[in-house]
Amino acid sequence: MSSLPYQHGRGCFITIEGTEGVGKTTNIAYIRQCLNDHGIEPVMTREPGGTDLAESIRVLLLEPRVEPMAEMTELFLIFAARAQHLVQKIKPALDTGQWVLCDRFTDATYAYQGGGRLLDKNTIGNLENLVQGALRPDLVLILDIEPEIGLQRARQRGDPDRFEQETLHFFRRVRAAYLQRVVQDPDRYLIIDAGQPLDDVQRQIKVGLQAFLLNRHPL
Ligand code: Z5A
Repeated sequence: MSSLPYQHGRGCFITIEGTEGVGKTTNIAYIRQCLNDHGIEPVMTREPGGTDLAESIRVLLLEPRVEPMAEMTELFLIFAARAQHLVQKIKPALDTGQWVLCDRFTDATYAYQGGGRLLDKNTIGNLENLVQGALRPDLVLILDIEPEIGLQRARQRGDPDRFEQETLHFFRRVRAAYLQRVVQDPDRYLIIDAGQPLDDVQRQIKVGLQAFLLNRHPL
């Protein structure tokens, strides 16, 4: 894996990503357990959200509504929530040497707003630089699945949120945008085949995490 782009007092920033119903919620607890097994207790958090104010913005983003949300409104709300989350939770934790494990981060913005909504990636990049400075995740786990399968899983859970109401074409673009992120910067990403049975998915996660940890703390 690559050297760290952001020198944050040695806490490590790990994110988990993927399209709908891919199994992030199911597997983030497993990732935490793997880290615990190595003596690491990460700060657990998510996006959009992670603080009281950012969780209020999350409600605005996810609630289905009659008035369509403009794409730029969505993008700015996401980065507004992220700015709050970074200042209140993520940076303080990293700066004191804690590890942070986050359910989605800016790769989701490139995938959903860039890939799904077809917003300009340079605009996203400019906001990323403005809000995050040099901070990027040290490791991004992308759970990858055919969107058809993920949507079937997600829709068994009840009323769809504003994003879950999107079309299959939208989620295909989201997936393609995630995979494109990996091509551009392969060292920071770990792709997991999430279409496998859960035991196999978690075996892949464990092997990938062990390689990452070994690289950070060589024997
Ligand atoms: N969003 C955005 O647009 N831009 C951004 O920058 C950010 C976010 C940060 C909320 O995210 C929305 O925000 C999201 C994108 C947007 N779109 N939506 N909706 P979220 O992460 O909170 O919501 P989500 O993507 O819908 O995640 P989820 O609903 O929590 O799904 P999941 O965590 O990936 O899946 P799961 O709940 O773990 O699993 C789904 C079901 O599949 C469940 O019944 C499991 O038991 C089952 N499952 C899991 N793994 C397996 C395997 N391996 N085999 C069989 N069944 C399985």
